[in-house]
Amino acid sequence: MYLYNKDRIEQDYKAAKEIYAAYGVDTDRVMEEMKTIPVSIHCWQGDDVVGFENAGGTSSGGIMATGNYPGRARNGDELRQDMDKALSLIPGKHRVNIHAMYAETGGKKVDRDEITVEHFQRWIDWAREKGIGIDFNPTFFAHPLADSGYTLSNPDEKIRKFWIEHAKRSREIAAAIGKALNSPCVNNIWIPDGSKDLPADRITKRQILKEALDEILDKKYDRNFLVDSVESKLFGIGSESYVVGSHEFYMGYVMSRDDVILCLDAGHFHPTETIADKISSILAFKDELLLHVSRGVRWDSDHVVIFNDDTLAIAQEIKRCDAYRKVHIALDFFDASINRITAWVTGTRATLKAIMYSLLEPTHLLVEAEKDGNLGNRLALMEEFKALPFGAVWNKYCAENNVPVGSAWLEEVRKYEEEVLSLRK
Ligand code: RNT
Ligand code: ZN
Repeated sequence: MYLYNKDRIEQDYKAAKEIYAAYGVDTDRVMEEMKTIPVSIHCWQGDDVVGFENAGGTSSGGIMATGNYPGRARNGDELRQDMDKALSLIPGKHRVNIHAMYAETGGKKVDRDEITVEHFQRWIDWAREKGIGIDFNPTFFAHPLADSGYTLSNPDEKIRKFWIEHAKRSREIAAAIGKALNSPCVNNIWIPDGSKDLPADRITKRQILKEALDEILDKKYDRNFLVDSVESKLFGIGSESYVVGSHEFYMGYVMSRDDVILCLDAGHFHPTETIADKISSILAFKDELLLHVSRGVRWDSDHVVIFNDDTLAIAQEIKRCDAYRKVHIALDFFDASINRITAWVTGTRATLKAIMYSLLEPTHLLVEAEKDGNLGNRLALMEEFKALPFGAVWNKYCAENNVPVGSAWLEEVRKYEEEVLSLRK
């Protein structure tokens, strides 16, 4: 059942354009603006955050992809092939977010403190061919030296030095990627460090982490190639009682230096807390911000992002702060229980829908009502705007970008599963 032919899409768009115009919103302009907002699509949805190294760590840092849907990508070629498929179903030009654990070493054992940019050359070549940017993350989990639960905050100097070296190399690699692709590469530091049960000493490890970060971030790189960020967390599996890199810790850290930005992950706060309201607070002090758009269900479960109130609130905040140039939007979810291409495309399209929805909002009318002190109108308008024909503009945008309109992309995924994924045994 495919409802959207070219005429239908055009007719619907024409009607929508008129309605939005009456509210002072130019839908053509919104579609142009959409093209300038990249989303950094994470590679780790494609392989359940496993990576290519088989490093032998027993813990995966308190994060968990559950499910065993067949067809997981097992190497760089498969992962890129799957991402190619996903990207072909997502409108616009985006970025790809990789992790150090996705190094390609040609079968040689190269430990995390030995990686160099050449181990990411295939990613770079692939991205260059597509004309897209890459973002990077050092990997502080799924490794024997992370099994104690402490990496950069580890009081054991030998272990800590190993991770500091890994982080330094990751910055070096990220800067080289940024240079090679001529687009700033965001290098995001997230560490799993924390404790299952109540620690007696919370401060020592935080002091150690602060020093380790200072050492890692000491070397200066060209901002046009590398942007450094740090990601906080509330708790993880096995770090329920204490996380060294908490929100307050990193908030303090980024405020103490102007060359590092904060990463807010939507799943890293108390369940009733949303990250949307934090955006304007941080932008009052910092020029840039990184978001990990995710969806926690009861805990930091990293479910596939959907077009829900939380995702929308994030996009609306960025729009209302006029901050799409300042906020780096990255995705962070991993679901192994459904087709992984479906997961990628659903989550990315949902994020883009939220962005477009926010751009189509007649925000100026809300602000006007607020300035006039007519708070009844402000609320009523917010409610009325929810019924504006946003879907028609979204469909037109997909058609213009040569990706399937409506649910037609599911047929593409079905074919891909039949022809490619089901053969991976
Ligand atoms: C973990 C963090 C982190 C990871 C990725 C794989 O809780 O959210 O961002 O999900 O780096
Ligand atoms: Zn994250």
